[in-house]
Amino acid sequence: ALPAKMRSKDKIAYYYDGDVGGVYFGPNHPMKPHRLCMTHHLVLSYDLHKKMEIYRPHKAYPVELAQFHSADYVEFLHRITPDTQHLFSNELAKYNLGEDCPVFENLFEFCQIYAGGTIDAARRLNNQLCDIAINWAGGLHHAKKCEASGFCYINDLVLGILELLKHQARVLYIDIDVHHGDGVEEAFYFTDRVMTVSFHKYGDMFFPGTGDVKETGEREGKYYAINVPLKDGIDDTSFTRLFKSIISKVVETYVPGAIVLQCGADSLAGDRLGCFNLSIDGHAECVRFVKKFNLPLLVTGGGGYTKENVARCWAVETGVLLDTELPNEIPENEYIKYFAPEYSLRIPNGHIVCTFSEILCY
Ligand code: TV7
Ligand code: CA
Ligand code: ZN
Repeated sequence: ALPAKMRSKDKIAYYYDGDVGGVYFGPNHPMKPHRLCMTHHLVLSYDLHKKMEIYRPHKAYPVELAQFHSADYVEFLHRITPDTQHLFSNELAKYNLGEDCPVFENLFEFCQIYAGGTIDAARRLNNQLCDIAINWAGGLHHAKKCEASGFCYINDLVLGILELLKHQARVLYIDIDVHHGDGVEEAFYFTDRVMTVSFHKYGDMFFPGTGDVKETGEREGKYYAINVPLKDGIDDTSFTRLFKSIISKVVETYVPGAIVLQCGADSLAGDRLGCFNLSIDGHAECVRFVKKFNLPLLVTGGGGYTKENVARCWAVETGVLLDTELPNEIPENEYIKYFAPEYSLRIPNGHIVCTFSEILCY
């Protein structure tokens, strides 16, 4: 195979397992894995599968998950079921399982699939078998070594970065989910081998409450964690300007060997939990900007709670990574009903509102 720099087009690996779309967190829970199915059907309807390699991820083994998580926590996730959980109230509390992180049918298999996707993506990049690897099911950035947090059980991003560190001296982690990427920051807070940069809403008790600009890393990791706390309503102009100026400076000075980009879509306007005012084009502009550095790139999903918009956003971003612009009219497909009445790729009018946004701490 020709090396990347001698090929004219990037080679893209895309990880998807239809089984994740059937997972159900429970009544009223904002996290809806069905959005992954919707994303995949949009990708197929635009024929994007013809321009990339599609893989079904392996189900990560408990020992692989224990590269970051404690063995007892992994063992508990493996063992617990909705029928037996009433017998384990102490452990449920210890591992922070409950309302935000419920125990549901096939929970462990769900974790194995989304983590397997991010691990496989990192390995394929390491072996230079692709330039960009995508796992929309991944990006669960809140999970901690010994506990679940904020809809996240296993931290696939940390596992993917640990895999990349086997081949790279330095990895840059960028997080545009509306929430602070606390689990990834914490995992690498004391090392200079990973630089973490999170953009997020901060203040008014917004979850998880961390991510002050003054949190910058400690010991060897001092100045290798960057936090960009933002207020409600930030728009495309302010967000992309900030994003580009920070990320270009970081790449220039840190010189990473690979980049991991968490593309949480809850930073879009009209999200059920988020409070930013980004359009899909603004969100995708960040992805386009990161792609231009031509470094091995691992792209994941993350949050995103207005599922029609999540699917639109990640389909557009799959197109951006493939250098393919998608026509605004959504092609006929078996999921088209979700995109009624306009059947368009842009967020329907009324979602993006005009507000004055001001950036905290800058
Ligand atoms: C990456 N916000 C994850 C973001 C995780 C946010 C939270 C909910 C929520 C949970 C529900 C539910 C909800 C409408 C929204 C302090 C609490 C308040 C539980 C009800 N409806 C990501 C996590 C955040 C669960 N958690 O970054 C079941 O909102 O704010 C909190 C914590 C205590 C627990 N309660 C919420 O995007 C993937 N949870 C309905 C049913
Ligand atoms: Ca973030
Ligand atoms: Zn989020």
